[in-house]
Parts: sequence; C-alpha cells; structure tokens
Amino acid sequence: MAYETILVERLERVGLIRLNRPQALNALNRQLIADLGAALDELEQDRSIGCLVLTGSEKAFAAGADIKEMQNFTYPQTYLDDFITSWERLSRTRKPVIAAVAGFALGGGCELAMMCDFILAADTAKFGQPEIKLGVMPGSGGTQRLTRFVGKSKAMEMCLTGRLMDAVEAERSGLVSRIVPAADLLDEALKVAKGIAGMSLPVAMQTKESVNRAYETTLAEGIRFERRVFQSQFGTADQKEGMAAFIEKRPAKFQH
Ligand code: CO8
Repeated sequence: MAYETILVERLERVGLIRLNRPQALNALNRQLIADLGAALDELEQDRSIGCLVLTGSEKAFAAGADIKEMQNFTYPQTYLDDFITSWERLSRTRKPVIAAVAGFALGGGCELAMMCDFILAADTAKFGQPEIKLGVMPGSGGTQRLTRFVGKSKAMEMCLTGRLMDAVEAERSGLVSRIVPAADLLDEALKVAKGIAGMSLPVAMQTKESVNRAYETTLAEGIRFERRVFQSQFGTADQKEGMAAFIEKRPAKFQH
C-alpha cells in the first residue's frame, strides 16, 4: 500500500518504515500518524514479517510534532479529539521494532523513538524534549519514558531546559543501545532486524512482552510472568527445533 508521508518496504522478513516529510524534517502531523498506524497494522498482520525498523532521514528522525499544525489547537479540541492517544499506536506493536535514529529526534520524535523496543543511533543523532521552549511540555510519554531510560536528574534537566543530548551522551545514559557511523546506520539496523526476524516470532514477541513487564510491575510479579511464559515455550515446536539444532551443530529453522 502507498502512503503520503511514509515509505514502507518489505526486505525479506523485515518491514522497513521511513518517515518521509523531508520539507518539514519529518515533523509528525495527523496524516503521518495515520499513515504510520495503518502501516503498523499492515505489517503486524503480515505473518511473513518478523521485525520492523523505523527510521527517518540523514538529517532528522523526526523534529517533533508539527508545530504549524498544532499552533491553533484549543483545549476543548485536543480533549474532545483525544489528541495524542492515536500516537501511542507504536507502543502497542507486538512485533519487535527497532528505531534507527540519525539527526534530530526531538519532542514527539524522541518520544516516538522511545516507543520502539530499542534505539540504534547514528553518531549524528541528537535527542531532546524541547517542548518547554514552545510553552508546553512533552505530551506523548516524554516525561515518563525518558525518566525511566536516563533517570530523574537528566530527564528533568532535559525537559526543563530543552537541552539536546548527542549520541555519545545518549549511549552513556542508556537511552540508546549502540552508536554506529551515520553511513552504516540503516545497513546495521537491517542486519540486526534480519537476525531477530530469523528467530521464532512468538518467542521474540513473548520476550518483548516480558522485558516490557519490567517497566510496569514489581520484580516479583515480573519474575512470575517470565517463568510462566518460559515454561509454556516448552510446548512449542520452535523450542524442540532450536535445541535440536544446537545439539546437531546446524542453524535452527523455526516454524513461525
Ligand atoms: N513542526 C513543523 N515544522 C518543522 C518542525 C516542527 N516540529 N521542525 C522543523 N520544521 C520545519 C521548519 O519550519 C522549516 O520549514 P520552512 O523551511 O518551511 O521554514 C523546515 O522544517 C526546516 O527546519 P529549520 O529551517 O528550522 O532547520 P534547521 O536545521 O535550521 O533547524 C531544528 C533544525 C533545530 C530541528 C529546528 O527545525 C527546530 O528547532 N525544530 C523544532 C523542534 C521542536 O521544537 N520540536 C518539538 C515540537 S513539540 C512536540 O513534539 C510535542 C510532542 C507531542 C506529542 C507527539 C507524539 C509523538
């Protein structure tokens, strides 16, 4: 399916989504969020896809929500339209999603990257929550997810001052999993995604669900959840195949 503001490609078992509003540094407007939601629905339903990559351009992953679109919003309108709720679609994606971030990931752009399962950053990446400079605060999880990623002190400083963080600081503080040279970012993200897409899809999805539990529940509950899911995996053909392949010294060929 063709979209107005994003490009979608299927590269074997990897679904690649590129944000594509170059004239506005991929600023996130309603059309883009609708397109992204539809693409996520499409790729989630496609059984041949095992992992997704979300990326932008060399200059910007996304420079935030579209300020020109938001400028004249009123409170009743944002409340009645439930503005932002649909932006959370990405965080409900069940398949693994990697954010490949080069250039600016600001405001809603940083929030979108944090909704992914992990962030691979180009050495050019710059993260920030500069909303305060516009007279608002982060509205799509920035005050919550950034605090969980980098801790209260740094998150508070970034949200209160709007200061940007470069890739080195982002890696050091746990916001991104790794930094790669900008020229290699997409290849590296696709390579990692291909590796994940070669695993058992239900097991990858359960692993994601279990890691995410760590954010939402107590340690004891999380451990119980992990154990139950782990035990259930012994009922799958993929567990038999994975362990047989190890013992027979050959690559595993998972069914799902
Ligand atoms: N919205 C609309 N247009 C934008 C945005 C934006 N967020 N960012 C850049 N653009 C446009 C510019 O207006 C400009 O367009 P034009 O040529 O027509 O004037 C074009 O993109 C290029 O931008 P610049 O000329 O400014 O490029 P620079 O390289 O000089 O600067 C910056 C790049 C530093 C990224 C600068 O563009 C900037 O500061 N952008 C705004 C960043 C920002 O404040 N982001 C936060 C927005 S608020 C927000 O995200 C709230 C989140 C709510 C929830 C979101 C859910 C996911």
